[in-house]
Amino acid sequence: MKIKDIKGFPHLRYEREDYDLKEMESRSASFYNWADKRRTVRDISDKPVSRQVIENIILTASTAPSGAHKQPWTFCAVSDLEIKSEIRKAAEAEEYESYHGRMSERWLKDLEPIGTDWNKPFLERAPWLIVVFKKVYEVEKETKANNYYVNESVGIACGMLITAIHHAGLVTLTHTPSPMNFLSKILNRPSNERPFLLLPVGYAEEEAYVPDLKRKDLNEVAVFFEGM
Ligand code: IYR
Repeated sequence: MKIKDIKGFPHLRYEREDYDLKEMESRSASFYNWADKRRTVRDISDKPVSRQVIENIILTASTAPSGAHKQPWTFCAVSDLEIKSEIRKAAEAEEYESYHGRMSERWLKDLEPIGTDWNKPFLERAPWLIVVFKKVYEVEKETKANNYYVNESVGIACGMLITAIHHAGLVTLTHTPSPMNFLSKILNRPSNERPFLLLPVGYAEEEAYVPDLKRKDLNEVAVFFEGM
C-alpha cells in the first residue's frame, strides 16, 4: 500500500474502481431496482439470525462517514429475551401515551394507512434488536469534547445499517418510541450516549404484508441544473 505524507499526516493511495459507462449505467440501475425492493416490515419472524450476520451489518454501518471521523455511535445488539421484554414493556408504555394524546389528530390520521399502534410485539419476537446510540460528546482525560454533526453522522450510519440488513435478506423497521431515555437505563449506557433509533432485525414472516405505498417519481424528489 502506497503511503504519502500530506501536511505531516500519512495518506493512503485511494484505489479507484473503474467501470465503463455502460457498466456504470447498468450497475446503478440494478442497485436502484434492488434498493427499491426494501420495505419496512412489521411481521418479523422469530427465526434465529446468527451473531456473525449482525456483526457484519454493524461493521457496515460503522463505515459511514462522520464529522471529523469521530464515528459517534454505539450499536447495542440485543438477543437476550429478558432484555427484549423489558424494552418492549417500556416502549409500549410510552407509545400508549403517545397514541392516546401526545400525537396530533393529523399525525394519527397520517399513520392510519401504515397501520401502526402502541402494540410492539416485534420488540420481543424479532431475534435481534439493534439500539443505536449517538455519542454527543467524548470523554477524554475527564474533559468533555463535543462531537461534530452527530445527527447527520448517525443518520447516515443508520441508512447504511438498513441497507446492510436488506442486503443480508433480512428486514427491519425504524421504531421511534418517544421519549426513549428508558433505553439508556435498560442498556446501562453512559451519559454521553443518547438513544437515536431502535431497529428490530430478523427474517420477514413467511406470509408478511406491507402497505401498498408508492414512491415519489424522480421529478418530485430531484431538480437538475445541468451544464454542458
Ligand atoms: N413512534 C411511533 C409512531 C410512528 C411515527 C411515525 I412518523 C411512523 O412513520 C411510524 C410510527 C411508533 O413507532 O409507532
